[in-house]
This record gives sequence, structure tokens and C-alpha cells, in this order.
Amino acid sequence: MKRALIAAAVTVLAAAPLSAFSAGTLEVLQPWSRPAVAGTTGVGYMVLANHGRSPDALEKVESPIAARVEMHSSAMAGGIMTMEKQDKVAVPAGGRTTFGPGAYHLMLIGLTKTLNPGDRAPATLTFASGARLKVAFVVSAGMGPPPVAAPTPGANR
Ligand SMILES: [Cu+2]
Repeated sequence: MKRALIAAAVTVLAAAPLSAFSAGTLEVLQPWSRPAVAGTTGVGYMVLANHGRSPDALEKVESPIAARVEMHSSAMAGGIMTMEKQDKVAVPAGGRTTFGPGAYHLMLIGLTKTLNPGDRAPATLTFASGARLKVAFVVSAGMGPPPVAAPTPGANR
């Protein structure tokens, strides 16, 4: 029953705006990436929001354009940025977890296609709850996420 609801939510996604993807009580906000050449490693950034009453965790990420996708944490230690592979990344009940530069991030290892600004890197996120979410990381030309079409001040969540 729950699975059927999630499947229905995912189907609706096809028509959803690019800046947010959701399934059940989970939402992925502003997924973005950076330009990268085929054969190298790309990145994936986003904000995971859990609107539910139970904690959840991102457990697996797959992309049809990467050999594999890893979840990493970043930390500064003695002036050097180090990365550590994560088996899962928790998203607290009613909370958010940010994937961004210098924080958690996805690494799209072994890209099978070059990512140019404006391209979309598709991926499927699988959570501990069983929820699966298809997202598209929009490739930005700059150092931050690509601008979203004219947001009205105060209209953002
Ligand atoms: Cu990394």
C-alpha cells in the first residue's frame, strides 16, 4: 500500500518543477552539479528534507550516466580538506540534510557522458524507509546552483 503511494508520487514527478522532487514525506530541493568531462568524476549537491515524523536515511544513489555513485562527507583537518565515504546519510524527522560544497556530497564516479552547463544528470535515490526518488542534478556554470526562474521574495518555502 505504502509502496503503491510512493510509486504514484514518483510518476507525478515527471511534470514537477526541476528545482524540487518529492515522494511521500521526502523532498529533494535544488539538486545541482558542476561541469565534468566524461571518464572523470562529477558531483551532486542538494538539500534533503524529511517532512515526516520518522527519521530516514539516504542509503543508495544510482545514476545511468555514472559507473557508481558514492556519498561522501567532507571535513577540514589541519588545513586539508578530506573526504570520507558514507554508507548512509541520515535525514532527521522534520529536518533537513544539506549536500553542498565542503559538506556531504555525491560523487558520480566514471561519468559516461560529459556534463555541460544546463545539462541534467539523472539519479535515483533510495532511502532506508524504502522510498525511491528520481532526481535530476542541473549542471551549473558557476560556483553555486543555477538560478531558478524569478522567485518571488518571500514565496520560498
Ligand atoms: Cu567526495
